[in-house]
Amino acid sequence: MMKFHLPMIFAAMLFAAPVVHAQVNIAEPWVRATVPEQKVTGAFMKITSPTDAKLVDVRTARAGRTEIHEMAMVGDTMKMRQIPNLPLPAGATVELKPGGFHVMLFELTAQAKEGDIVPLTLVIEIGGKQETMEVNAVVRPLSKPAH
Ligand SMILES: [Cu+2]
Repeated sequence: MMKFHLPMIFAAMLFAAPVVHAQVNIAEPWVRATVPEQKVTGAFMKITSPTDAKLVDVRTARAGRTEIHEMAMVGDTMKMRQIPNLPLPAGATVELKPGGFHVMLFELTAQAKEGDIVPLTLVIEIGGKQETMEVNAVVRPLSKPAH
């Protein structure tokens, strides 16, 4: 029976392989450290997509919900506000950073302590399809640079 089944399984795997692979690059993902009782923080990273794409959602077990935010002038003050998705133009590196685009994590399940790893699942729409990417963001204070 095995002799019959193995080639069939390999054939099935070949057909199941995704035709298009995103090859979106995520660099330096990090989450801002929190103080005890703080329930909200931000996640940041650099995203480069080879083709036009959009970041449509970010999921993590460490937060009750997330939103994608931008900073925008409202009247004469800079405020953050939710955007439905973050466009990722082909070949451009889109930087999520404090004071700019960021992912907001609400209802944190625990304090984000320096050195913790926060697994994030990024949902990226590319070529009309949604793909997910797993990244491990490291927790660090705002004052500490990545390198
Ligand atoms: Cu925000």
